[in-house]
Amino acid sequence: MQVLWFIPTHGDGRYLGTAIGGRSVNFDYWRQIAQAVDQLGYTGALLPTGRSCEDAWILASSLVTHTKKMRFLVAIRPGLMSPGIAARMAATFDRISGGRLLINVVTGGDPVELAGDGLHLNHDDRYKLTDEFLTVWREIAAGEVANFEGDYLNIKEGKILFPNVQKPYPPLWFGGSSPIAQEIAAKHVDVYLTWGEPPAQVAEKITYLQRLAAAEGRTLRFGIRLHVIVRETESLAWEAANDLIRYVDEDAIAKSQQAYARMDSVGQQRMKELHNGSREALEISPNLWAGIGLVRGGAGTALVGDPDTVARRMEEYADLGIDTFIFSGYPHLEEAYRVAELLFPRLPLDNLPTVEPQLLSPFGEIVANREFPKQQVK
Ligand code: FMN
Repeated sequence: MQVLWFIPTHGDGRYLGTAIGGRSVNFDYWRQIAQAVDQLGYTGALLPTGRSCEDAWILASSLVTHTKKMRFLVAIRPGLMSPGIAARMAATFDRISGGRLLINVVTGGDPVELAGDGLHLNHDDRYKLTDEFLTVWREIAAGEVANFEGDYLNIKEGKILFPNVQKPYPPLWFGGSSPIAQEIAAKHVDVYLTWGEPPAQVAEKITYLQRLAAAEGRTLRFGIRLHVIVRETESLAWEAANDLIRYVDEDAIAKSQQAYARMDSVGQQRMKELHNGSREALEISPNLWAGIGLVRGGAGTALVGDPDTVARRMEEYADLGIDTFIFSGYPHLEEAYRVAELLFPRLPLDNLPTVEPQLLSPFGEIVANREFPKQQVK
């Protein structure tokens, strides 16, 4: 099992939908989060992409030399980048980071935002372009020479000269819940991502995608993107969840829901249907809370509970075939520590930091100026 964290390039704070408890989000802050991710046993972090975010490639590049192990999940955007340039950016990043790049293929689900960036295709045409893009990108990134003439792309002798560290190229991750997105995922990518839907819906998606991939002679890995609100007891966790939306007013919910309704993203539509803009009944399946989606696009659900319960809910997803969790929590620095502290000892993680307990933390503060505090039974 792997857990990734999230670098909040569109703002961060203690409460949703308000400036109360908001904080300055700048390079020094992101560096603190990245270094926490690097040290605590996370595999890496997702950097989101879009007009509400600072640029993910530039931020990821600036964090490489401040970190040692963490991997950066950064988006390529078919239709907004040429496959050759995207392959070259990926290879350079993979080389300077020593093979720490993961790629998120983001076709995009907001026609208004995409039109602002000069892309005017409808939903399915964007995905047909994505199919052509990935066909070419994979050839170029693997070190081959690409010649391709399709409906959207016309490439003559596309290539890179400096190879990737990871072979044949950095892993391709992908989120997209529409039928055409799923067909493309089955054909091209390595890891299929879903936002945090209830286990029964995730199970359906996985079964369907496994079938599509098998028909292509391929296999996929699966990941899920969720927030997590873990506290020492169930009641503290639910208090924290309710606290997160205590300043959200009806106007902020209505504005957000209107903005998400104009999108043509099937994934976003599925997230919206989990709560339909209502504060009632936000626990949509045991310990899965849809309150964040009232005002946040994309990932709108959180696992809420005490550490054993959250670990058990993760295990349920793992039993369905999910091996990767992309988590976040507000504020992202403190919660990166809290999640690692409370949850990681209960998870079968691939890459927990190996330390000599007597020499390095975690041990707490020295007691009575002379001894380490007693180890608690986990
Ligand atoms: N879309 C963005 O515009 N920026 C992102 O950073 C982004 N990250 C995503 C992360 C995950 C885990 C998932 C599941 C989706 C993400 N998306 C993002 C949206 C998808 O890439 C896709 O563009 C959108 O869901 C529309 O496709 P669909 O209609 O097939 O769902």
